[in-house]
Amino acid sequence: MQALVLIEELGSIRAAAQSMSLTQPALTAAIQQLEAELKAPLLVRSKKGVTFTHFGQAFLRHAKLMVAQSRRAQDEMAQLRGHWEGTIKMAVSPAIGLGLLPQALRQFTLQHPEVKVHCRDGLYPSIAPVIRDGTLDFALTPVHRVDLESDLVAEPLYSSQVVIVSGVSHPLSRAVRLAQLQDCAWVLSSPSRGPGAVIEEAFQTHGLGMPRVTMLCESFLALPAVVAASDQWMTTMPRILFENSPFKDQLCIVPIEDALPSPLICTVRRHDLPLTPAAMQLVGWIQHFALKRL
Ligand code: TSU
Repeated sequence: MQALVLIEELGSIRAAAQSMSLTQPALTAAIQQLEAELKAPLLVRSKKGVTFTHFGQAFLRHAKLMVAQSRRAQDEMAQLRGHWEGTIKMAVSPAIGLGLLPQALRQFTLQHPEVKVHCRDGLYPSIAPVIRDGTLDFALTPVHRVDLESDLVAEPLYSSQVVIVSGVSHPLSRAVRLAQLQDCAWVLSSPSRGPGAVIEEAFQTHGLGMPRVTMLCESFLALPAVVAASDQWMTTMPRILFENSPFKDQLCIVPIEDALPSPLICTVRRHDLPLTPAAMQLVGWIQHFALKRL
């Protein structure tokens, strides 16, 4: 099962075998044995590489969950015995990554230097599939409670402050009303239902119809650079991202007086996958620093 998960992740049987310190023939034989037991072909090998059959894709969903569960079970047993080791896998929104995470990780790693932390960028709902399949222990991301799928749970941490940002030479960089921005071209930093779409919600609340979205930029590294280089685009971003942007000199906060939604950042996890003791402690540190900000 682990091999199948690695084959999907790395895109080849050879790479998966290498990463498991097996020979390719040994791994191929193991997969053939699994296919015989399941009476179904899982993989199609061709010159272009390897792909999963529809049996393979269905089996992979179970395999991912089982591999992730088995990792958590081993980690939890070790941690309950007082051996603080294992891995925590999580995704964070930019506001968390620049805000609470550094302090929380500092405390956590002082306490548990042997626990490996694997952290990646991610926002709900794009991140939901990897929470659902067990790849991640949890994500720290804004989520609309009404949007949360029933297999996931969200515990609120704090509300993120969002600002409207343009390049300094944008003709409407000094606008004070949302209505003045009606004809602007917008860059969204996440699809609708994500926090990057707060401008859609704000326009609707103020009876302005939908904003004219000309670009979706899901890279928070690229977003400030792209907007700074243009006198055409407006975007929304967490204030902390603006404050820490290397492009701050070429950007400005548009001083809109109408209220903007404040996305609620939550800890999101599968409702039936409890956190390991180590993951609980890390979340505890995040909650600790979230409370200190209030
Ligand atoms: S954050 O989740 O608070 O980092 C966030 C991301 C993107 C936008 C607002 C807030 C637009």
